[in-house]
Amino acid sequence: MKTVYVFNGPNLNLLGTREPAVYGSQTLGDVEALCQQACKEFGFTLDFRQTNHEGELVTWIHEAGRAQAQGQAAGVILNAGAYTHTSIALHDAIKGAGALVIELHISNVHAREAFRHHSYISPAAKAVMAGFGVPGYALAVAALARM
Ligand code: CA2
Repeated sequence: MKTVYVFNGPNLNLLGTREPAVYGSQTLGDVEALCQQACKEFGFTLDFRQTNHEGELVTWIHEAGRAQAQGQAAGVILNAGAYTHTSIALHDAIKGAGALVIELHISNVHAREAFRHHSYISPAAKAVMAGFGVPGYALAVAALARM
């Protein structure tokens, strides 16, 4: 059984507690349950994580890249939060690890502030998804199943 890694970056632990108009009212626990259900449907094992630390995301991407090289990973669904817009380190980690990454955003970042329009992740990612809300996570698992 291949593993789907879902990595969530800074402040996503606050999901469901504030800004429901932007991010909905579901918690990160609800997101994990949704991913678990989708992974079960497609025969994947789920590895779901959240961190507020950039370096930890870098280390996790390396780990997922190694698992992928060994044929044990389907890919990474990465919501890097605000690091999306700032982190050359994450860009380099994805390229260096050779990980198949789907960049995911709950909100449509292109319909928001200009500083959210640029992503350092996108040029290194296999695909980009934004604006599907929390259900986007399940859509991303389904996409990995078809890749
Ligand atoms: O739309 C997304 O998923 C984002 O990656 C979320 C990030 C934001 O910086 C990106 O531009 C777009 C922010 C995550 C913070 O989530 C919160 C949720 C509830 C309350 C406060 C923050």
